[in-house]
Parts: sequence; structure tokens; C-alpha cells
Amino acid sequence: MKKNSVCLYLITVPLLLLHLGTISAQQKTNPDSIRKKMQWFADAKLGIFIHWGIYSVNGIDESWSFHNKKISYENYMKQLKGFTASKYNPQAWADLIKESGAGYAVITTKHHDGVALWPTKQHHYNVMDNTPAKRDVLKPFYKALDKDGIRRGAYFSLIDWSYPDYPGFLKDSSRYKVSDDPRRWEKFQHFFQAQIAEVNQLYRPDLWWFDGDWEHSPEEWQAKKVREEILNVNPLAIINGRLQGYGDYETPEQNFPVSRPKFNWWELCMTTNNNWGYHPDDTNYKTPFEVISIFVDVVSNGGNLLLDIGPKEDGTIPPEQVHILRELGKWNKKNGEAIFGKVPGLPQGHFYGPTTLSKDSTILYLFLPGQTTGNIMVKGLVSTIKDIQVLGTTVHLKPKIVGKISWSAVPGLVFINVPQKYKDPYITVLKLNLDKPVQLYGGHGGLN
Ligand code: JFZ
Repeated sequence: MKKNSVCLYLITVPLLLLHLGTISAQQKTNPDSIRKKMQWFADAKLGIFIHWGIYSVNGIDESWSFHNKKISYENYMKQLKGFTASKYNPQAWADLIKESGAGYAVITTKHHDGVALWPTKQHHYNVMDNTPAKRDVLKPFYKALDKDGIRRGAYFSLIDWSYPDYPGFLKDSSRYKVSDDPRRWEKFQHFFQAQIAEVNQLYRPDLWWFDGDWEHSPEEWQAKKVREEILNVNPLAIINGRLQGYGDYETPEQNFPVSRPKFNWWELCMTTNNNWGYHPDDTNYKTPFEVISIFVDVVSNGGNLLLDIGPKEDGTIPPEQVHILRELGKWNKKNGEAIFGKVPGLPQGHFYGPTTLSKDSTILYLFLPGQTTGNIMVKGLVSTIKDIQVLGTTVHLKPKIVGKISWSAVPGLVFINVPQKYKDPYITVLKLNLDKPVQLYGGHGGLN
């Protein structure tokens, strides 16, 4: 039988990237024009999201609680008087984020309620002028992030339900319609863009995380101009996908992709319990195991995880959230080699679990889902395995190749026996050193 009749396909990293590199459905940005600036983001894999605002005073839904009329606007805004930041330790926040293994942090500079965490000069609510915190809480946080080498992200809500010239307010009532009073909308445009410019000049975020774009069109937000003005000041800034098509990457929210998304860059944002902000009545926390499983799944499919915490009004972080970040950090410390700076792994069908590859695709990492030990199986691996290591340990394992027909180029099945005693408390990772960039067989079996 001739060798070239065998259905083999060679996967190299450029090919893999090509496979993933189809232009994303939504963003208008040309991926090649941003590939370079996106590199740190692609390598970082983990970001920590922070929803901190006056909603932490009563521990109610951020902004939505008054919008959805669970509380009156007046009572919602009374929370301004309770936002103290009295135990706020921005360096401790940054250190915890560092400990988790995250490479960037995204904080709510302003949510839909319009209350800014920095002293805006635009004559609008902010924690310096309107709360007992009486200071800029953003600046020291970004400084602490810098110290720890963590990139600065700024969540900014385009929606501002408190601003008198913003049309939207409560779920069933608006102030006016843009088409009826374009002049009034222009005032809002001027206002929100001036706030963005302030944040950009004062703190130069590495990443902008816009939100609320769904309430208006790209033309109404002047999304193209917003993007250009940010990039004029900081050409390397990354912009998330919630700017009506003028962002750099996609942000599927809370919903987990099953098939590998065809986006160049994407980020899943996820809460630790069921809420973004501090919500003491919500004890439905994900376990560290669940968070790590989700994280690994996201990374193996080419995405980042933006994991949210919701500090209290005094600036302390709920212990359940601290616990999750610490456990994630411990796992990353031991197994992070398989995550950070790596690329998505094998296509579905070769291994019943997540996988990643080194950029040159000579190292394959297998993540053993759940409590998996015993014999695991890899199908269609043409490459020769030079070494198998239980990551984070000095343990090396030997593969057993089963069902290889000597005269056929179809590879045998690789079985690896992973004894229980080497199991990581969360997810065990096997590091497979290959003889050359990974080569796979993807055929239907049989003789070729
Ligand atoms: C938005 C905010 O309204 C929310 O309060 C929180 O800040 C979150 C991170 O972002 O919520 C959304 C945004 C988009 C969707 C759902 C909720 N969506 O696309 O399904």
C-alpha cells in the first residue's frame, strides 16, 4: 500500500491558527491589523473582573435593581451614603489577582447607574464627591496592578441611566427618544465621550471593556469615533466586542461554547456565584473544581476566562471569592505551564477531554477531566511520544501503543495509565513531549 494514499493530515500551529482565523462574525476590525497588539491578551488566558459600586452597600443587583423596579431610584441612590471603602486595600486586591495567575484585571469604572469610581470632571455622580469614600479609588488600584505587572482593564458602561440627557431610565419608562430630540442626544454623546477621554488620559487602560451597546446603534454611539479616539491616545489599547462591531474580540457571556468558537480572540466572562456584584444572599458559588474545569475548557478552545468578583462597599472581598482565586492560583502554579502562552489543542475526537499545545506544537498537554485516573486513551496520534510527565511533579509515565498494524500508516491507540496517587486535587495534566510538531490521523479507520 502506498503511503500517500493514507488519509493523514498534518497539524502545525500556523495551520491551526488558520483554521481558527476565519474573520469573526461580528467585529469589523481586520484581524491581521491587530494580531500584534492582541498577543499579550492571547497569552494571558485569565483575567479578573471586578464589579464594585454603590450596589454593594445593600448587596443588590448592580444598576438593574432600580431599572427593573425592584427598588426605587431614590432608594437605590441612597446607597451613595453607605459606600465607604473604609478597608479598601488596592495592593491586597492586586496581590490576590496576581496569586490567581491572572494577567489582567477589569474593573467597573462606571456601571449603568452612572456612578464613577474616579473623580470625573463631567459634573456627574462619582465616589469622590458623592460618597463617604471621598477619594479616587481607581488610581491606587491601577498603580497596584502596575506594581504586580498586571494589565489594566477598564469596564465602562455606555448606558448611563442616571444622566439627565440619557433616554433610557426604568424598564418601562424613558426620558425621550433620540429621533425626537437629536440635540439632547448630542449632549449625552459629548458627555460620555468626555468621560472615556478622562479615563483614557488619566489611567491609560490596556483594555477597554465596553458594555450596554445594545441600547443604541453604532451611529448613535459614534462607535467608530469612540474607537479611534481611544487608539489615538493609546494605539495598543485592546477593545472588547461590545462596541457595536468596533471591538477587537468577542465576549460570549456566561454561556459556555460547546464547539470551538471560530473567533480569533474571545473571552468568556463569568461570575463566581450567580451575581456580578456583592450579593450576600447568593451562596450559589461554583467550586474551585468547577471554575478550573471551565477555565481549562475555555483555554483549550482558544479563549480567555474573565472571572468576576464583587467586593463589599468597605473594599473587602468575600471569603468565598478569595478562596476560589487562591485555589485557582495554586492549581495554576503547578499546572500553568499547560495554560499560559499556549494555543488550542487537538480537534474533537482524539481525546475525551481538553488539550492544549505549545506554540511550536511539539508539546501536547492532556487535561484529565473530573476524577479521571487509570487508563486514558488518545486516538489518531501519528507523532512519537518521547516523554510523558505528570505536570508539576517528577513522575514520568510510559505509554502503551495498542492496535498498530505494522504495514499501515494509521497510528495505534495510545493508552496511558495514570495511577490514582498522582492525581491532582482538581485536574491532572499530562505533558507529552513529541518527536516533532504534532501529526494527527483523522480518517475513518479501515485500511487507510
Ligand atoms: C452586562 C451588564 O448589564 C451586567 O450588569 C454586567 O455588568 C455584565 C458583565 O454585563 O450584562 C449583560 C450583557 C450582555 C448580555 C447579558 C448581560 N448578553 O449579551 O447576553
